[in-house]
Amino acid sequence: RPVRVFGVPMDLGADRRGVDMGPSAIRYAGLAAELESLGIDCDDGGNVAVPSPERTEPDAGRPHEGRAKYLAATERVCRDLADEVADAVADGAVPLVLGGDHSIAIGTVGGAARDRDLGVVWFDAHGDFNTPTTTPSGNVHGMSVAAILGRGSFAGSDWAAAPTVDPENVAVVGLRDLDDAERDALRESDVTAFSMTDVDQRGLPEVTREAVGVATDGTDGVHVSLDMDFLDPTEAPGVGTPVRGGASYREGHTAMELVSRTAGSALVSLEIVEVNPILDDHNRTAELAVELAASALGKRIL
Ligand code: DIR
Ligand code: MN
Ligand code: MN
Ligand code: MN
Repeated sequence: RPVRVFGVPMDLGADRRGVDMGPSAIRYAGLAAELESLGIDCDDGGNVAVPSPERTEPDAGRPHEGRAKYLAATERVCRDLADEVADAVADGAVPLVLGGDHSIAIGTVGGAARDRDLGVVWFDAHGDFNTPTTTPSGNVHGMSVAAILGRGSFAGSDWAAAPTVDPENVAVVGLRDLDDAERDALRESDVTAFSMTDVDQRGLPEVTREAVGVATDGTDGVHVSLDMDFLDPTEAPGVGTPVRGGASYREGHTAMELVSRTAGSALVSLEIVEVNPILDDHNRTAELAVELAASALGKRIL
């Protein structure tokens, strides 16, 4: 299948830190050429428009939504992105969404889950399981898994992907930084959560196979969301919120190669987020993002 790239220069979900420049950095690192070299027809759909924080009201969300900065603007961006993603899927392409902060996943998943039961594999140091009432930061990028599942005040909001994403078909891999209320909520939920302790003890291949199994079980397809902070900051220093103790360079590739091997044609969409060129060492995190996209889309060593 052809790949259609979308950039979402979004940093409203975490205040301006530099991840709005992520899509540009990943394109500059040679994404299109790398995918074409694999024989993949790669079409760039351009960027989805994101308003600038200087011209956006941080608290324009409805009062019952609690503390969630830029929620109304984030919702508008996610609706536009969801339409683009749904159109790409309907055209037979695999949307590859470049972030931007992780709040954009609400739009990607919203589009990918249109007209299908979707499973999700979420590679991240963080759970992104806060809600507007539990969030310590007010940043929507820490709420996107909760949002796609329609938890808390996201319940019944028509921009969440629920009920077409069932928590029993969601797996999160790579956890090592959770807020207290978020940890409790995640443990009580039906989401399958693998921390770095699980990765240490069982190995990433087994954990990834199980995560893909959770997402494919009884669904019509799988979305893979890769927060680059899943990787250790020694490999991916240019991310919005780096956390020590992440996946190694080879583990990153192993995870993406296994996604390609085990999800295969069930892969509906892919997204790579939180690349922050300001904190990067030259452009190596974006270059790694390109490599990992290639592995997820079928590149093999032999
Ligand atoms: C934190 C950080 N749990 C929050 N989350 C991040 O703001 O809710 N997610 N960095 O990627
Ligand atoms: Mn995240
Ligand atoms: Mn993260
Ligand atoms: Mn289901």
